[in-house]
Parts: sequence; structure tokens; C-alpha cells
Amino acid sequence: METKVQSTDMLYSLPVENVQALASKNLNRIPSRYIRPEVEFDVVSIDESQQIPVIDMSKLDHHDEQKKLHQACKDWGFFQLINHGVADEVIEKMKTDTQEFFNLPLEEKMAYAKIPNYLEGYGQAFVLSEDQKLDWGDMLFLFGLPVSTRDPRFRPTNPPSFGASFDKYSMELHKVMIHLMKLMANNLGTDPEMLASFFEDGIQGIRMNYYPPCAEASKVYGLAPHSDATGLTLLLQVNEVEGLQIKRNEKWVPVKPIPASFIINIGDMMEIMSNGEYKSIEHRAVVNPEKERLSIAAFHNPKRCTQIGPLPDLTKTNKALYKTVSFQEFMELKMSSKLDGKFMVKKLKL
Ligand SMILES: O=C(O)CCC(=O)C(=O)O
Repeated sequence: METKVQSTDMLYSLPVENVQALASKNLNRIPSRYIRPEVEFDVVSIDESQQIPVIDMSKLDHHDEQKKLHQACKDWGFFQLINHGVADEVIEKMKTDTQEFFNLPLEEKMAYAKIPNYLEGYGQAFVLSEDQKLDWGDMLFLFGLPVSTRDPRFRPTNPPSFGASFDKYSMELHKVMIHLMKLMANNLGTDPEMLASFFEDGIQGIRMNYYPPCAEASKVYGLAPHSDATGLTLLLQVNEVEGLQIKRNEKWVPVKPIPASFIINIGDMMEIMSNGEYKSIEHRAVVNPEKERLSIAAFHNPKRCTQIGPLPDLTKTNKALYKTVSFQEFMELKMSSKLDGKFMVKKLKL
């Protein structure tokens, strides 16, 4: 086996109660560890015209659409990608198999539970202390690529088609990501083949998020505010329940997913590699009082030997705004902190 991304000491997240099981008790008051007093004071934008840009992948061979993409990465750090070329069947199968997995009885899901020092598996992540506040959600995290990182112990065999659906989805998203990376490199004024080569054999992790309904929905986070550590994240909304919000001008802007599109965001590594030209944006997931919500986030990281720092072409005339660290160092720093805003970018800023 080649790339073992899993076994290092700092990957431990403390085991906590299963949220889906907790929600099924239909409690009027939820345990205080989930209550975040700050949520009620956060300002949510009600300006419906404030929506993340929409990029049409079938038009990205045109200069105008490329410019739109560049602007979206600089100004918003988020966009929705339509006409991306991933077949509807691939997306629908991934959605239904994910939904079916979370519908299984708890004991069956627990056969794939996370274990100490491994990132993959069913449970929660980023729980580092007994008194840390918790998110109202469960997740199944699996590596997609390189294929050698997939550990059969954590891959559901029920529904039986899960593995095949996941593998197909993983490959298709990788293709979309590489295509976008090349265009972004072009837009940034650096070598597309070089940037793509970091990500070609890179590490792809896929997190399936399950947020049960919550009696005190307005007081919890499904997922606390954070930016992604990745190069690029491709997010798929699984059912019709919305919940993703992104931070813009000190307000939380709800994202309205376009059916069959991907919501794409710049991660911390890409912000750093672009020397700050592209922005990794804080986002969070809120939950619904009556309905469950599911999403699938595919995180694309470069290969392990990559140095994470501003690309050399971009610091010829501008000074480097971030330190350069090894991929290993970057990930260790990320995994040893709880989800906390733009922690990584701040930490590496010069
Ligand atoms: O559920 C969502 O919409 C957001 C998911 C997310 O931000 C994540 O998995 O990192």
C-alpha cells in the first residue's frame, strides 16, 4: 500500500453520542453541549439577490466564462457549477446510497465506526476535549483517492451498491476538479500542468453529512463555522433541505443550491498557493427543526509530497504572503485543532 494518510497520533477525535439516535428520542430540550448561545446573535442575510455566482462548465472554453470563474474565486471563494458533465445517474445513485446508509439501524452503521488514529469511518470529527461544544450531525468519512488509501473496514457493504456508487462518484469528481484546477492556474497566470500535477495523484476525502431535525434548531450548528483545509471542495446537496451558509461582509448568506449542480469552494491550501488571490471562505451548516438534511462534501488535496505555500510563479513580482510548509505539517496542524473559522490561513500568514 502506498499513501497511508491515516495512522498518525494526532488524528484522534473523542467518541461522542450518535446524534441521529439522540434526535430520535424527540426531546424538547437537547443536551447543553449542543447549545451555542452565539448562533442566535449571528446576522443572517435576507437579501435574496445575494447569491454565489453560477459558472457554466460547458462554456468554460470561452474567455468570458473563464473571467467569471476567476472573479468568483477572488471575490466569493464559492460558486455553483452547472453543466459539469457528471451523469445524473452517478449523482442520483450516490445520493440514494448515502441516504440508505444513514437510514440503517444504528448497530449496522456502527460496524463502520471510526477508531482511534484513523480518519475514515462513521461518527464525528474534530472533538478534542470533553467540554468542547458539539455539532448536531453525524458523518461518514471515506477516502476516495488514491485508490490505495481506501480501507475496506470502513466502506459500507449495505446498501450493496454503495462501494460501486462511491467509486464512480469519486472518479467523476476528480475529473471535474482537475479541469477546474487547470483553468484556475491559467487565470492566476501560472502553469496549468504544474498545478494539476500536484492534484492529479492527490488525496480525495469524501464526507457524507447527516443532520437530523432538531427541536432547538435555532440554537445549534450542524457544522460549526470553518473554512476547508483543502485545495478545492465539491459539495452536493442530497435532499431538498437547505442549510449551507457562507460568511460575507460579516453576515451569513444562505446558499440556494441549484438542482444537479455542485457547490464549489476554494480551500485554505488554494488560498495559500494562489498567494491570497483566491479566498477560502468561512461557512457553516444550520439545521432544520422538522426535517433531516444530508450533504456530501468531496475534499481535494494535493499529493503528500507537495509543499504548501505560494506558487513560485506568483511570488516573482509580489512578495509571499504565507509561509511554506510540508503537506504533513499542514495536515497535522489542521487535525490538532477543532473546527475554528480560518484558523489555518491565519496561522500561516506572514
Ligand atoms: O452540509 C453542508 O452544506 C456543509 C458541509 C461542509 O461544510 C463540510 O462538510 O465541510
